[in-house]
Amino acid sequence: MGASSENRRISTVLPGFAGVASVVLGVGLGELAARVIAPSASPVAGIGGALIDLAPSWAKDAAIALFGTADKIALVVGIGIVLLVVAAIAGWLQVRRPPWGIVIVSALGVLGAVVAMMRSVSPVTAWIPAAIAGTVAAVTLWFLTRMLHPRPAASADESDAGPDRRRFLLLSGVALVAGVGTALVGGIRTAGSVAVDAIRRALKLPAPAVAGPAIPASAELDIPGLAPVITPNSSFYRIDTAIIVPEIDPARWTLRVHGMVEEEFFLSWDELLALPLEESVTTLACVSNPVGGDLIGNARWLGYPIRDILARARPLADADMVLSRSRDGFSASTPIEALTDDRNAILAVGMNGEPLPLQHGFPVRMVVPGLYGYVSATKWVTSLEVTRFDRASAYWTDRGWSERGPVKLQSRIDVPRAGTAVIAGDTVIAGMAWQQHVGVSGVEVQIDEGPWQQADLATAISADTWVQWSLPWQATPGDHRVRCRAISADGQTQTSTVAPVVPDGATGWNERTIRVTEA
Ligand SMILES: Nc1nc2c(c(=O)[nH]1)N[C@H]1C(S)=C(S)[C@@H](COP(=O)(O)O)O[C@H]1N2
Ligand SMILES: [Mo]
Repeated sequence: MGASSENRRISTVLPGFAGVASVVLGVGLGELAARVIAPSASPVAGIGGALIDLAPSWAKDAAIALFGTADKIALVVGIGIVLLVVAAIAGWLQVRRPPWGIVIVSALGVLGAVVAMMRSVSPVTAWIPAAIAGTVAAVTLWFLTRMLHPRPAASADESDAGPDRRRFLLLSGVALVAGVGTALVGGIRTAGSVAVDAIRRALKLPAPAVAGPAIPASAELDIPGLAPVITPNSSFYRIDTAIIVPEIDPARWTLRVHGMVEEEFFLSWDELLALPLEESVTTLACVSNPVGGDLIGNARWLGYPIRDILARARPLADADMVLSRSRDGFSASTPIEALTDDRNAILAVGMNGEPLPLQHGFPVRMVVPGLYGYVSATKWVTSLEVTRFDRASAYWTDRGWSERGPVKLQSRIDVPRAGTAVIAGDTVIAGMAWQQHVGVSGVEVQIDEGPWQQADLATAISADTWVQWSLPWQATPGDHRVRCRAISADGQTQTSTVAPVVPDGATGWNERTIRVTEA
């Protein structure tokens, strides 16, 4: 082989290879990150989806005619080919015209991030996988091309094929293989959850046999900055131990009801949906919610009473607990009376008018008014074992949390929002108060060391939901200390004693210093 063709190989083929290896590694890690963060944030699936949305219908028809049900695969392969060509060009440019290769690769990452944010239901995190992909690709490209020295053909020193080049080939090869590997792992998992997500979106839940409470207009005070009385699914807090959201095809879901019962049985998705479903509104709270925190939300749920499920199994008289388990290994211990008394303890399939979002337990979760989530609200639930507290313990109990977790009486100041400037004059203090299944009868507010004043309470949807409150305030310039406390429907006043969230929920008053400026 002549010197000049050897040289051309170094100056064209190797930079192209560097580009391809860098982009493949970036995309692979990006796909893997999408698996962890949100399947809908997959950079490749995102760009593919955007292209599908943008494509004129004749192009879609042509693709389907040409590739049939493999049209999506053809699209992904097509995107892959374009990506590889661009990657090779970027590698070449990075050697010849630095930093244009890194600029192109970074721009691809930015494009992927923007597309993912526009298409995802959770834009707050959706940009991360593409950002990881772009950053990894850019850094790898910089690193690899540093080992290739561009030299004009005229002054080429063709003997330079030493250890640097071998190291380059080795490292590029490693990057390529690692990228392909992670892309496969990420891509296969993504395909799985995209499929479950598609099943979920195609689902039509039956109408409730028992309609939930009408939400009185007076339940919503409509004060800017105050939490809405019904929390939209997109802003509902999410707490779980699942690094990867379980993907459960409802057709394959079963609930095993077993343990200390006279009759064990399995319940399928179709059987569950055929039962008369009931609608209810229940506020779900996390035991880890600090005083003033926002790990709490209120939704309209559709589900079937767990008491009727248990009645069919006929629990033994000495059973006092139900250990619910999820697909991903989480478990919760719920006192059996909370599941068999007249409260709306349900196997939920719907949340605010749609099937449960994947991260909120699709296809089936538990919701039990009056208990913190960690002892009651098992998502992706697959088993109910009737047992006793002295025979079994749940996930968080084994990690130092209380085996029982009734929700504590709490109230929170939402308005004025922390950090907002308040102008002297007519203003309002407002917030939320709750003690699910007991109810709230009043909220009192203290400004500086003044008397406790009665806040106006919005209409409660029910004792199982939180309630909004507000207090008009003639604010005077200066710093003011504001605190609130709730009174429960059974006459208790929220305690001022400060308790941490461990082991069974925080107590204390929510206090805030509000700076009021001259009008
Ligand atoms: N499978 C499973 N279910 C779970 C959990 C979990 O980690 N895994 N966390 C629980 C806790 S601690 C809470 S507070 C609620 C939160 O439900 P959400 O994420 O829908 O708001 O889910 C409960 N159900
Ligand atoms: Mo929780």
